[in-house]
Amino acid sequence: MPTPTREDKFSFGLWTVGYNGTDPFGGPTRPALDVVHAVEKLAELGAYGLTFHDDDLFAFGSSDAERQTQIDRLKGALDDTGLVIPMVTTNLFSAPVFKDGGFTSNDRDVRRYALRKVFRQLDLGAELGAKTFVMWGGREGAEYDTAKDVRQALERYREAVNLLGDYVTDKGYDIRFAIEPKPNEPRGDILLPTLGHAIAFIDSLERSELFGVNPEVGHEQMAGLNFTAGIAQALYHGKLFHIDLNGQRGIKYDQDLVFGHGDLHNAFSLVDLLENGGPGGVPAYDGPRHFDYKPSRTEDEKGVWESAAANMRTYLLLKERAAAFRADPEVQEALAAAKVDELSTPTLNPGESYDDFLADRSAFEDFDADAYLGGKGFGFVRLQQLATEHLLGAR
Ligand code: GLT
Ligand code: MN
Ligand code: MN
Ligand code: MN
Repeated sequence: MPTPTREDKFSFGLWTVGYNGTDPFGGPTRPALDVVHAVEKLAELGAYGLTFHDDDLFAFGSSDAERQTQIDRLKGALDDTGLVIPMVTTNLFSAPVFKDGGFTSNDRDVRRYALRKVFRQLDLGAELGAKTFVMWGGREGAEYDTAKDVRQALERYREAVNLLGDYVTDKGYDIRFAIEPKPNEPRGDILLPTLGHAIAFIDSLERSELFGVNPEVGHEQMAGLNFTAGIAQALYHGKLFHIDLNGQRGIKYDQDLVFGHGDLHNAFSLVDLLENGGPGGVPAYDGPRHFDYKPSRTEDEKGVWESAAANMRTYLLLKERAAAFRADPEVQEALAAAKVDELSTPTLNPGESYDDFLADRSAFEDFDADAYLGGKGFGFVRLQQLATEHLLGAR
């Protein structure tokens, strides 16, 4: 069985292992988890990083002294274990003040307050060496179309993040921003609901090079989308700055299951893409493998750590399975038969003009389109079955 090491770059949100089981229908089933204990356990399990919201570390409304005490306790635990803080984020969704959002609340005073809260957490992130600042706008949205001017909301979102881009640049912080899309929950409809919406928005920003996405498996799947395909597009645009790995079973509430405990085929293709999708089969992504899951409320503390370990184990098992898939000569042959590589050949010849192209009779006049009726199958199903057999450990 593979064992996680620091080199695997596995990280966890403090709010993940720290989830106490509260849901809309019931209160906590587990006591609060102390940050020092969380850091020690995660280090022991082989993780390399911890991520957190301001309010995960020091409760909303803490005094400056309480806040500093918690920061110092975290720093002590990091020194003792070698765990790092690759990413931080701000909670702009739990406190009542954010009931209509932070950056895009209709209430201007709330927007100014939200921005100050983010500036404060940015300073702390820089101090702790974080390289990524995630922005999940769970409350940025609406339930009622008449209540939110979406174009003005996007304009305020843009105003806020442009300001943050100026701030990190002027301060010389080595931090980039990653917007995390989600279609709904807690709001009926959330702004920037999918990674595609987010990438289009990012293109409109003043310092767009500082902004990318932090897609979450379950969030894209809640919208019925193919996560691996979305990640491929984010990579294509150079915008995969961070990733939230977890599991989701279909279009329903956000489940935040352990990675692989949802669509396992898609988890397999995702790990294959991340680990082997770069040119020549190298990793396509070298950032943290960040787990944003919730240990189910049925679990006690033992179950919390078992589920944390399960995320990493499943990832590493899928990485092994993907390597075996790639190394199998029959898979190589099936990939070639399916013309998977042929897609990298440009459609026009080098230097071919449209005049040359129009003069090429083999492209049209003499082309036998009828041969595709009953012939020239691609064998994609065979390829998927080979993937399935590798996934099942049968090959
Ligand atoms: C919240 C959300 C997650 C986000 C976190 C970052 S907070 O738990 O459900 O998907 O990644 O703000
Ligand atoms: Mn989620
Ligand atoms: Mn979540
Ligand atoms: Mn997430």
